[in-house]
Amino acid sequence: MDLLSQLTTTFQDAFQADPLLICSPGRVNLIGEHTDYNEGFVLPAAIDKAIYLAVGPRSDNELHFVAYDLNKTYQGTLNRLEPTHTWADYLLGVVAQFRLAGHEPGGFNCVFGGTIPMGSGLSSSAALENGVGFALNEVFSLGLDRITMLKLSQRAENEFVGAKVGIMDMFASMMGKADHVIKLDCRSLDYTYAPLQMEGISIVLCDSRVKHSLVTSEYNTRRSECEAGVRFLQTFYPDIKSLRDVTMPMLDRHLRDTDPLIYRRCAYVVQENQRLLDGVAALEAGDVAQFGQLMYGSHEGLSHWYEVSCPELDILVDIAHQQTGVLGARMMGGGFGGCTINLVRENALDDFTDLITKQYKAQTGKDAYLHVCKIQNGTHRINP
Ligand code: GAF
Repeated sequence: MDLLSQLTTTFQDAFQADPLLICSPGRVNLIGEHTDYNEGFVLPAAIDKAIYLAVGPRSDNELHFVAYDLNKTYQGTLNRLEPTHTWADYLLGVVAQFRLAGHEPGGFNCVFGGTIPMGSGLSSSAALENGVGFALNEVFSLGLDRITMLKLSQRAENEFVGAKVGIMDMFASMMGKADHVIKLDCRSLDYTYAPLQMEGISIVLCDSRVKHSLVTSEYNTRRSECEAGVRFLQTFYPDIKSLRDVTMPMLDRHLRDTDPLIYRRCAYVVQENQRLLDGVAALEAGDVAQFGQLMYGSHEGLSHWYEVSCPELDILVDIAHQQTGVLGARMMGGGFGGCTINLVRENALDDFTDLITKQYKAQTGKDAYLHVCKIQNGTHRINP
């Protein structure tokens, strides 16, 4: 039985009703990493790895959840929405934020499972939050638009789960469009869809199978380092609001010699924003080779200046770089583990798979997991 049938059957057996079925995808980001919380640009897309939810209303105010993949359940009520420090917080957080914003979902049942490998940096948590919000909107006819829902997902993660993430993951998962990337301005939330014009080239994810415990603490540290840089620069340039407003000459003049660490962090972000703009121009011109070079530049910056990579991710990118059929590769997402994203010519896919599999194993003792991903639509209903 496939996953959707298993979720449906589990729901029917547990709650004696037919569920609404929702698909909420994970995401990739082609370039523009750690730029979202600095009010910069990102270039993500929703992918064919997703969280699936079977959801239905209850006649009381209870909440009954089944995490199918984990074989775990949660039962509670709408009157007690407090963090449990478990997976249930991704659902409870969304319910809590809906209520705080004045939208009143009733009690509901939810069975969910997915195809996004845990800890792979493909945003399973944003997908789950979006899926829950989308389902509540449908089941209780709340009339919310997608942007409102994804902002509530981010608030759930920031306030309830306690991870100070930016807007990129929720945006990509909710707003994704098949065969398109989203160019998102994280300051204004203005966005455009750009068709992926990469004939004969595949997006390949290489999962390092590493999940460092550092990710949350170091993520928050990077945020504070960027904020510290902005505060310092504001003493010279009172009008700047974020690193979005900062240029390399400003950094070179005031930060390079006074605080080399903060300089490197800020310089990475300023340069990554520029790489993204150059990358979008390259894609528009059909120059995927140039885009690929910018991806290598992004990885270099993430590894040496922003210091959010890890040996395994560096090894994956190094192996990719040796292959002629690979146009670009870099670590993706928060860092310290998870996946690299690679642009690989279709006629080189077999050699690439072979090389990564053998060399990664030889150099790390670990098995890399490869996935050729398709770009799909954002969070959506599956059944009518
Ligand atoms: C994680 C966060 F959730 C995103 O908001 C973003 O900052 C990303 O790391 C780094 O680009 O996925």
